[in-house]
Amino acid sequence: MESFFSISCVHVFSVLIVLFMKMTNHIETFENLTSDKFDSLVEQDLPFIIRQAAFGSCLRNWNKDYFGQKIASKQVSVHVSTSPLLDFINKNFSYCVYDFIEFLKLCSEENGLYYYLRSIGNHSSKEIANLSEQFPEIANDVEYPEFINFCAEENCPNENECPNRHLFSSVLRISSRNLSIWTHYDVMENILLQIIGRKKVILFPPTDAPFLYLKGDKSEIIDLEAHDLDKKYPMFNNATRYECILEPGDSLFIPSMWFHNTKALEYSIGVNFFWKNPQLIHHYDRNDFYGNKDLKLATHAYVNLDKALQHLNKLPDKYRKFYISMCIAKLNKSLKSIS
Ligand SMILES: *[C@@H]1O[C@H](CO)[C@@H](O)[C@H](O)[C@H]1NC(C)=O
Ligand SMILES: *[C@@H]1O[C@H](CO)[C@@H](O)[C@H](O)[C@H]1NC(C)=O
Ligand SMILES: *[C@@H]1O[C@H](CO)[C@@H](O)[C@H](O)[C@H]1NC(C)=O
Ligand SMILES: *[C@@H]1O[C@H](CO)[C@@H](O)[C@H](O)[C@H]1NC(C)=O
Ligand SMILES: *[C@@H]1O[C@H](CO)[C@@H](O)[C@H](O)[C@H]1NC(C)=O
Ligand SMILES: *[C@@H]1O[C@H](CO)[C@@H](O)[C@H](O)[C@H]1NC(C)=O
Ligand SMILES: CC(=O)N[C@H]1CO[C@H](CO)[C@@H](O)[C@@H]1O
Ligand SMILES: O=C(O)CCC(=O)C(=O)O
Repeated sequence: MESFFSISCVHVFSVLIVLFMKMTNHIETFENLTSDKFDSLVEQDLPFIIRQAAFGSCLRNWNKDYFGQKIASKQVSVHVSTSPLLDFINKNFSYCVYDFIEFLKLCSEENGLYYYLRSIGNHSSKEIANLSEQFPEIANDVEYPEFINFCAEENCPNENECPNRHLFSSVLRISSRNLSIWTHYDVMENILLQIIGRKKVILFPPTDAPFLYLKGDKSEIIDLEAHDLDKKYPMFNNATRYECILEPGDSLFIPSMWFHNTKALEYSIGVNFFWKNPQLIHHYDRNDFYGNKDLKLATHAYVNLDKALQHLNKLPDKYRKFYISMCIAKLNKSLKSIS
């Protein structure tokens, strides 16, 4: 009787799990990568975790005291919110300027506000984040493991022929406990290195775009853990969630165009670095300072699509409907030819 009871309990429990818990796809973890293995993983276009790679002394040295000793007085512009769920679309945060050391104190204590630093240029947000430029005192603490194959030339004159990867930016990211960053995609690949604290990352493949209620590169769905999401966002149920928790020393490969959302489970310090895809060198927008501006050709396509709609919207509904569906059929055909 007892064993029958426990078996049926297990059975009911697993049915409940299937019914009520969204299935989460596993993200694989690797250690001791070679460059061939790394290349083949990048080629697969799936996120993966790299454990304990040689990212330099930042993994041992970085903490508040060390920063206090190393970093001279420096002003940083920081996101500040009363909500831990930063929402870029509705701007529920403001940007405040602090001295870096003062910011670290505020960010690491619990004082009812949530802080987030995403490093930018010294003089303007229209500069590409580069640790050597903006945090020269600690930049050498971050090294790039050999398997990534970054070009040793600082400004390689021959980026599209050179077989190595080329760094685009290196970004310092510091967040209060529980702070989460809106779900978005970037057009460049990047590795997110977690240095202090644990961070949860949720990702969705590019094919989930129709289910994520996008405004540009960002999702309108802010709280991915809310229980009544399907009321407001019924299509979200169709999205395929990938999820992991990064421990200090873990790094995550985030493929380009994959949607991602991060939540600092503890006060977190990390660095992420974007690199350029050699096949796309000519396609990146010159005014991309964050690695997230759509490729120039895609921007042209959107502009032309808006023009097409402006034309068709001048027609009476019957004709508008007909021609819009003809346009969709044309796009469909082109999509199906891609495999
Ligand atoms: C990685 O290399 C280290 C040092 O050689 C070794 O101790 C460890 O077992 C290796 N890990 C894996 C997963 O092979
Ligand atoms: C940026 O500012 C930091 C101090 O805040 C300074 O050490 C660094 O040299 C500056 N970098 C540039 C390129 O001006
Ligand atoms: C970052 O700044 C350093 C120092 O100015 C420079 O040598 C390097 O080329 C820059 N990196 C990138 C990716 O632009
Ligand atoms: C962070 O979230 C945990 C779990 O929900 C909660 O117990 C804790 O009070 C939160 N802390 C802050 C500062 O939001
Ligand atoms: C969403 O998922 C439901 C249930 O699995 C399915 O019936 C529906 O066709 C899906 N919708 C789309 C647009 O994929
Ligand atoms: C486009 O393709 C989808 C699925 O492949 C189909 O459901 C839809 O009806 C097509 N639309 C048009 C206008 O051809
Ligand atoms: C905590 C907070 O500032 N929440 C705000 C987020 O943004 C929306 C839209 O502007 C506001 O309604 C919230 O109050
Ligand atoms: O962890 C964060 O603070 C955000 C990381 C991110 O958006 C990225 O790596 O592209």
